[in-house]
Amino acid sequence: TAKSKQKKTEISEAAHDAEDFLLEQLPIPQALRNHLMFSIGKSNSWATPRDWYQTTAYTVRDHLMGRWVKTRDAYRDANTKRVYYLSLEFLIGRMLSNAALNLGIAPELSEGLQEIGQKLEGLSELESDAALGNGGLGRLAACFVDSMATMDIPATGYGIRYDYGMFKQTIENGQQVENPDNWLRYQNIWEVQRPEHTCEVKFYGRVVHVHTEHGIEPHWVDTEAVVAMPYDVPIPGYGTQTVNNLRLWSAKATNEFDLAHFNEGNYEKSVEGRHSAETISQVLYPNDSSASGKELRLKQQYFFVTASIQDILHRFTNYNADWDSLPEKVAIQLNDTHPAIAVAEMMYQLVDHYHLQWERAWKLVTGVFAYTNHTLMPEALETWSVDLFSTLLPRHLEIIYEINHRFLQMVNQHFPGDTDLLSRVSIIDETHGRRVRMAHLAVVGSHTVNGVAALHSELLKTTLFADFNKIYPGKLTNVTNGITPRRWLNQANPLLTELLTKHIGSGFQKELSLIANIEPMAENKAFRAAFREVKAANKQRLADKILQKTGVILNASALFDVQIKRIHEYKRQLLNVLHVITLYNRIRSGKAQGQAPRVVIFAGKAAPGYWLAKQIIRLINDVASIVNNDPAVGDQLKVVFYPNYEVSAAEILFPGADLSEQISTAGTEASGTGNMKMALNGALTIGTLDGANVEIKEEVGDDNIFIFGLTTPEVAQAKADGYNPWDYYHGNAELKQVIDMIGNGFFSVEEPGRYQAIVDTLLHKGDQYLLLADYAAYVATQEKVAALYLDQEAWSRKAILNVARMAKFSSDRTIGEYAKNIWKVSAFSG
Ligand code: B1N
Repeated sequence: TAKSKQKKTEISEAAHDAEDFLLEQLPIPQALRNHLMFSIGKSNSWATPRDWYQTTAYTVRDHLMGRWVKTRDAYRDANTKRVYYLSLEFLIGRMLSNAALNLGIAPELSEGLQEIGQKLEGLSELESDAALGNGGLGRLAACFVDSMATMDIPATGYGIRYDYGMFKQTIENGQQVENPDNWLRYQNIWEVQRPEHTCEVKFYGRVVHVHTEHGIEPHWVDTEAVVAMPYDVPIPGYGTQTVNNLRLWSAKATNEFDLAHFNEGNYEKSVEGRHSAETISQVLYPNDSSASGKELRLKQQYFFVTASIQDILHRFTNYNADWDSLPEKVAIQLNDTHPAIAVAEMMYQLVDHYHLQWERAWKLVTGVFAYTNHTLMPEALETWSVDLFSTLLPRHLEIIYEINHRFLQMVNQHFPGDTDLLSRVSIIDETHGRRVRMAHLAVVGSHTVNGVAALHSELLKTTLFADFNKIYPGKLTNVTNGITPRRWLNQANPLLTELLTKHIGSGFQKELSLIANIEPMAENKAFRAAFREVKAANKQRLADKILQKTGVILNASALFDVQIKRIHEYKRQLLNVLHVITLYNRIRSGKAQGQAPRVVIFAGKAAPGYWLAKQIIRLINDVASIVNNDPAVGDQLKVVFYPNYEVSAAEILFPGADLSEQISTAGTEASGTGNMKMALNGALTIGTLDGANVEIKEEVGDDNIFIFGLTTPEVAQAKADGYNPWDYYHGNAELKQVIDMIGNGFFSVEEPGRYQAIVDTLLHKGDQYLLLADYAAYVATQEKVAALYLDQEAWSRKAILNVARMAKFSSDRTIGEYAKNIWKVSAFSG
């Protein structure tokens, strides 16, 4: 069309080469001096370390800009198919070192800084983590954008620019305290505001039916409006010129002031509305694996979804004339149900705004969307009351009713008379008041639905989505999660990276399958010694950090036993604590002779409203203070709670681990990704057959992993048979002693009843996660771990094999599968 041709010419006229720009050609020391002067406005003598961090960030940013602009223009010129990854969370962490690494300028940058008397490591630590996520789901989105850029996939991430990210955790008197994460206090060098791409977002109001040239049309009127302001963040690929875009929306009031109030001299009143509009993007909900159910959360979801869908459809209509080509140009991935309202929103835009026929629009919608499920936990499944929906998004509720009506008609045709089936799969749940089931909307509106590990995807087919699997055979599939080796190997573990590179070259960073080449070195004695030296250095680095954060002095030659993840009953940090207390009792009674000294390290945040999870943190700290100060224990056992687990802390913790604790009740952890980060950094896993542990076992081999506990069918069977934790309590003297100590206040002398609730969940409330059933097997397996650790040669052999066999768990492999099987996009070669 004329419009798109004209656009294209404008683009080629504007086309330019990054080489045309001088900034990135400057020698780094000169670029740094320039930025200190022209961007910071300081001379050397006044510059603070933060000024130097910012100066360095500006310098690295110069190297991103040209590639970023070129990437965007090239995608536009080629009118290529794009992937849009919609996620309420992107847990990016720090950008400086990652950008320098991916751009390939890290060595020059270090040298350049050294030349002017600065050090990259020290400066990097002055950057706030971008903590725009809770845990695994948000970090997965961050690994995915890294992989998509690295693999030259034309992709954009869409999310929210929260003013406050994940809270900062401090430990006071053993207890978690939440502090605000004011990460934007200092200027964020990595974002560019794009006011020309603002979108309007509407809420509330009502639907009226109006006669127009198109017939009778629903109009959404009397709405309240908010503006969505985009901030773009560059996402550089590794070993490529591609720099993709992450677009994060921030809420702004439509009018700076309410002029009526302003003119009356009521200044405070005049800015009130602005405040309420801008709360939408103020703070990340700190719940992992549970739905908040709050109106503000639904507002956040709709806010970023409508802005993103408007943006996507604008881009499409600018360069394409035929709506029917939408699925050839656009693939949208829904990261869990958090953005599932997008299905209704795209129908709203296509039908109400662009006047497409319903059937035609629906075909496009289901050709575009795919949905990833990340959990089976019932408390995480989002539903919204119909009342709330009809107040906040009345037109969208109508659209959902229409989608549901047509869907149920189709089901009824295929399974006539099965009214139970209809009520089970309906998008509207009529059994707990009337509620909108977001997972059902996502499944019905998507062409493909995936779980995040083989076991999890199987369970989706047989449990949560069994009915849908019958209705839509073939729609459900698996894509096992992965992690980016750039951040989780190269950046987090430069020493191991160097050792590997010396023997097999550096190709594994872009093509992790090459890491298999290190496997023969497991049999090389000198290599094993070098590998142990790397681990020892990483453990010392971690021990230094722990001393600085907690005051606990560690012996770095002890076995570092590490469980780091959100605190949740199903992840069973408590089972780990039961083992710690068992060890403590054995040491005190002289039954632990000849065992390797052990340091048990925990880290993780509890959702602020999850009282029992907070009690578990407190118990860990109470146990730590007894164990660590008992002279009878000495160096044999230490317990550490590492405060404020975040991406930058993880980069130190993973490389320092010997033993990886992945001990969730079988069938509860969808995948896990920390399990992959640990093994890639040379830790051995002790774990259940849950989530991706199953596939890690397949890759590393049964001899190189410690598996214990009930399997998923055994858990189901135990529950069906009326599982009774008391049987285990009375049947195991050590277990009984441990639970009694917790219950009697051995670790909380000042308040003996402090942990009654924990004992209650284990004994009086049915032990939902079967800790007692798995306790004996866990303790016995830990004994095998301890014995193997005494044989350092055998231990390092297995650890090396773990590293060598991690190829499958690169997020590049994961993204390759999404691209080929779900998005139908290929690498851009423009
Ligand atoms: O997603 C990760 C998986 O590796 C983990 O096993 C899984 O627990 C995690 C509601 C969630 N599932 N669901 C959430 C997060 C925030 C929220 O508000 C649920 N997180 C996971 C990546 O697949």
